[in-house]
Amino acid sequence: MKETIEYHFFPSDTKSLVKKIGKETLLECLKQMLLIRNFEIRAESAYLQGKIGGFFHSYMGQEPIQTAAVNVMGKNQWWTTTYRCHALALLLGATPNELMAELFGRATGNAKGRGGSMHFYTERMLGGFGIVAGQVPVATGAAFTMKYLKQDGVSVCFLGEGAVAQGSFHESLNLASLWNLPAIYVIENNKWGMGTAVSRAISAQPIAEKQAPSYSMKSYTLNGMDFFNCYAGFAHIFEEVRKTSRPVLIEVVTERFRGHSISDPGAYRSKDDVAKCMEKDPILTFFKTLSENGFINDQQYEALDKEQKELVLAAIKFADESPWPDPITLGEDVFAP
Ligand SMILES: Cc1ncc(C[n+]2csc(CCOP(=O)(O)OP(=O)(O)O)c2C)c(N)n1
Repeated sequence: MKETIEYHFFPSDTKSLVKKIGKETLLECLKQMLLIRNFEIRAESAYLQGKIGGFFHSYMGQEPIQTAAVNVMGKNQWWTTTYRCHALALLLGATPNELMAELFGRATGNAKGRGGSMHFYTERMLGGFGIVAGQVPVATGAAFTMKYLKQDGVSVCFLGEGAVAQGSFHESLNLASLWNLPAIYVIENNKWGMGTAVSRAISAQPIAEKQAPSYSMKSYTLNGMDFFNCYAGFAHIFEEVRKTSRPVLIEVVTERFRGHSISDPGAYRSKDDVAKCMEKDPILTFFKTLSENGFINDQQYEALDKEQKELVLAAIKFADESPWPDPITLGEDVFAP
């Protein structure tokens, strides 16, 4: 299998996008990415102190993707994602308090302390799924519902590249195409499925470019390290899907800064490789562009970052002081007979 893949990224022009999107929205996006980054860093520390148990998958390094998607399309779509779900919940309006409390397993948590890291929800976020590709049919169903009920909007489904090898991914794309569903499937290709390199797992790459034609779908490839490229791509695709009601397959090429989960030391990657990819930190790249445009300086950036850190520290305090769920409630909200 060829190791170096030639990606054909959606064309975007940062200079004109800066003007088009504007200072206010761009600073808001920076703030959201810093909240996500701080949330992941502090939650990771709390985990290492034994305050959080179970699974924990960090979104660090991938922040521009979902930040751009939500800012382009608005919260009022249907959203689904994998177990790497902290960022999407924050972007869709869940508070750091309720999410941190969920990680701590407390009654005040986003899922009353029953779901933990992999199962965050909001009014428009159907999960947080622990089963690889389990969310893809659910997202397809959401798109079907919108079409059937003649509702405006799209169903956006994030998945890892590992999910592309699953049958439910292919069944979903087939039906979405047959039925002209307004579904946007976003493969976040962070190059690793647990400890397996994408080149050892997926036979045809670039993924979206090769897979989409099998289902008569259009594909796009975006650079996940570049907020502006993501923003431009999602804006174009969102408009297209609403106009055509045709599903689209997107591959966003990105980097995973951490191991697969917190318990993965990532011994299959060299320290050098990880350091090199962290040097391309997409938040710092984004900040640099905003700073060059005179929207923010170093001190203001530090203050913004500190503000987000404090929000997260307050969330940790809230979670720590929250009550444990009462065992008597264990049977509540269980729908299976
Ligand atoms: C059906 C199924 N098979 C295997 C697993 C174990 N598993 C959890 S995550 C994962 C790798 C998925 O990688 P990818 O889709 O690339 O997403 P990423 O973790 O990189 O975001 C695997 C194999 C699972 N959860 N579900």
